[in-house]
Amino acid sequence: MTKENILNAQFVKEMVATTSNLYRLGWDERNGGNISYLLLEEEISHYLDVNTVLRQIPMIFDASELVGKIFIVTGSGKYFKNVADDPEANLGIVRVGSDGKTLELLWGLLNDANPTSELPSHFMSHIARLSIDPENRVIMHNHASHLLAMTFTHELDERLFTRTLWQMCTECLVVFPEGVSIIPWMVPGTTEIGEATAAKMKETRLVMWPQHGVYGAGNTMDEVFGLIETAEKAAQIYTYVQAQGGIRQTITDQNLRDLACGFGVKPRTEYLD
Ligand code: 2HA
Ligand code: ZN
Repeated sequence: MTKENILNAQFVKEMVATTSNLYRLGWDERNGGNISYLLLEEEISHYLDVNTVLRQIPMIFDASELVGKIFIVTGSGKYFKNVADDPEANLGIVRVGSDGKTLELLWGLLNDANPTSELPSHFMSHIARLSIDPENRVIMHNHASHLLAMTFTHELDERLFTRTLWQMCTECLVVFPEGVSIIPWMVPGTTEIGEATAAKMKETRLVMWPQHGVYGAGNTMDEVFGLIETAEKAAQIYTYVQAQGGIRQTITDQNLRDLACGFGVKPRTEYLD
């Protein structure tokens, strides 16, 4: 059976559109940022013979819980700026092999390229999110500018950081009622930062990497993009507010409770006064 052109696949178009948007927003300079997107076999089989493995790629950690799962990922060292011009060189479709420590390349990553260097954080975060939400499909990391700046100027306390973001735009509490987590500064690309990120991902879909960037998780590309975009907008407003001389009045805790009630969301209770 002849296969359709994979460049027309919805999931490739979403990867191209998202990496391009993130580049234009200035959150993914050079090779900054990475995305992994869990695909369903029925989505892929129109475009690829899933029995043809192009090459095996070893991993530095055990992803046994994801054996057989297929992801489209951004490539290590690849620039988001360039994805639209050459998706096949900058993206890859990989399946976790039966040993949990090898990836089977099904498409892309031309010229011996590798999947994102942040694969441990991505795969461990997928495992963590899937354990509490079987519909989770996307993990996204980027260097959202105002959020990143806030990790220099704001207390790195999850409750206080979350409260500040909730107070900067009325929508925030509705979009991330569970709040935002923060890990310590750590070396990127390691299993250790993957474990720390994944542990936080069991509680929140947003995890800050201080002086580096943000991780987001969700069921669709739009949802994750929108989640990070909303937090980043709040951080941008915080920046303007500080530059304009600081907070004179804000959204009160009673306002936040009324908002939660009106939109039927449950904010983390200990984060409200
Ligand atoms: O690989 O953003 O955290 C690019 C990065 C690493
Ligand atoms: Zn990064």
